Amino acid sequence: TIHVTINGIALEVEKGKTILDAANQAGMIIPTLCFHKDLCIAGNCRVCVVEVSGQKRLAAACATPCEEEMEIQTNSLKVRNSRKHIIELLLSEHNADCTKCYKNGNCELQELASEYKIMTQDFLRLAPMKNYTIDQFSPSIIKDDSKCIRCQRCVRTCAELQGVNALTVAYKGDEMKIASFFEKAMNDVVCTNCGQCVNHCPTGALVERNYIEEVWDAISDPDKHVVVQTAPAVRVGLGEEMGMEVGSRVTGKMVSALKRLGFNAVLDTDFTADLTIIEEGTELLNRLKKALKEKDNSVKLPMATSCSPGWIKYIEHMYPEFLEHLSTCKSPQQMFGALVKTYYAKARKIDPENIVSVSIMPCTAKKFEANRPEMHDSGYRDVDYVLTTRELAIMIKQAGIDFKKLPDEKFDRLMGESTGAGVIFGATGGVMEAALRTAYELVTGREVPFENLNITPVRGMEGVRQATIKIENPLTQWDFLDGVELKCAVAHGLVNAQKVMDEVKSGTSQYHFIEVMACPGGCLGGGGQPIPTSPEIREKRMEAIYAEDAGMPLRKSHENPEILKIYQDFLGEPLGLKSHHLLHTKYIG
Ligand code: HC0
Repeated sequence: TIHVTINGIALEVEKGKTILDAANQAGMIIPTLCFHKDLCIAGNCRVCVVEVSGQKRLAAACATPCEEEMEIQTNSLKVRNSRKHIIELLLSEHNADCTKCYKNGNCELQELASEYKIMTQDFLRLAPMKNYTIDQFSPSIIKDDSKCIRCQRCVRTCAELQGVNALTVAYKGDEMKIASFFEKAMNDVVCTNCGQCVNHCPTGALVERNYIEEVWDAISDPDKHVVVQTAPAVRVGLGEEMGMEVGSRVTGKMVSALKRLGFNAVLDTDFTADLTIIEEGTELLNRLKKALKEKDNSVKLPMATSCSPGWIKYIEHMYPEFLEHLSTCKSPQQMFGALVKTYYAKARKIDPENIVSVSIMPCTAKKFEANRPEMHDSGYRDVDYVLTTRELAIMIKQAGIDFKKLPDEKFDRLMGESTGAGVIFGATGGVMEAALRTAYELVTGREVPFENLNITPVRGMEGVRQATIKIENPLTQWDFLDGVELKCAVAHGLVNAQKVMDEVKSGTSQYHFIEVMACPGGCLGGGGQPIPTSPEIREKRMEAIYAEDAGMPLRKSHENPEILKIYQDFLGEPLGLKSHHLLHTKYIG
């Protein structure tokens, strides 16, 4: 440890810690903008400047390591004035039309301007506001350069967390800006629509494309039957937007709120998550049968999960030759959409033409996915509008609903019932765990012992995790699997997907099955979840997901009575004709 004083208070800090770390430890708040816990240090905004005795220049607290005997002032007059000037400078070239900004009320720059009471303009705008580009071509993300403060959090996010590098720094000095390849629209470059840049942007420069008005219009139209589905991870994130503690589980309140907003049916994506397990599990077993029993060399293994649309876009761009490794299953969101306008419409005797299908997702890429040309198998657009967790929170606030006081209500029926296996889809490793719970019983005919329901090797936040499951004494139908060690890998964050895919590409991979989720932590850390995000926040949401699973009466997808019913009444059998048409697809890049 080393010894420093902060504002006269003596402190012992671990070697290697920055002044910002030390100040946090001492309970002193230093404002930051370019700094983010998920990212490497940039030290470019200078808002975190502090005075270090003996040094003439102010130091950036986020980028300066503590040294023995350092004396630091975090709130001297000089520091406060400098910070104020820095904020004024940032504002002098920022489109500060805050009341018209989507991030109004949730903008780090606005918060600092408010804290420092920037009421005069010492730095005149010397040149008129430049002609900035607002890129609105993507169905998922809007990039508005007039709001950009060039902190480069988005650039670091795209490079470090996702390894995609769709955004970069272009030009120099006054001309410097955040741009895509040749300044093309985000929709025309390698952007996966994951929205992690949106989650990490401190201002309104990167936001989701919102469909709030469209959904209000549909709800107000008496001729429309508006059905909403909610993704697994929304229920452990929404509470944060409503002023509750991080990690609050708000499933029942969320259902209540959706009913009060006026949706005609409040249903659950977790239902089709369970359905995915049946379809995808059957597909995996079929591939294994072809490869191991029939020795068919053309079978693509490992099979990869296909529910994360950011991951699909990534593989289309970066590993197009491996597209056939993807499971042919659509994501639960899209399975749901296709079923709402067929199975549900028929059972409820509603003309699918009059159904508006809305989904609430922790994800911005889901907006892109719903917009894909492949997603019209019901004969209509399967999912009409996708809202993020944040957009739902806005609607709840607009409707004047006091969320914390809501009673818990239950999902409506037909496609509203789910198991714990469906819930854990929202955490990295969850799809794998859910699949293994069902595959084990399918193959062995024996029940997974209760104490083994939590498959811990696939849980956690390690970037890539592996598990091997030895199959013993399977049913005769699966006897080719006897003694086989099923090798699985789980990756989250596209930078980790790259590691697994490079193994597959080099031929060194032994895996049979891989799960990839584009976002850090899986969907619970999705680009549509409440801002801010950090490793600690994602950890708490993850605990909430597993607690939700543990509290469910049914925890294996194949035990869901509504799943049994849909095969009986409508689908016939897994991978059958109807499934093939409605629930599966092929991505061709
Ligand atoms: Fe997910 Fe999904 S688990 S991708 O993260 O598979 O977004 O939450 O809805 O579709 O179910 C997101 C979350 C989903 C889908 C499910 C999957």
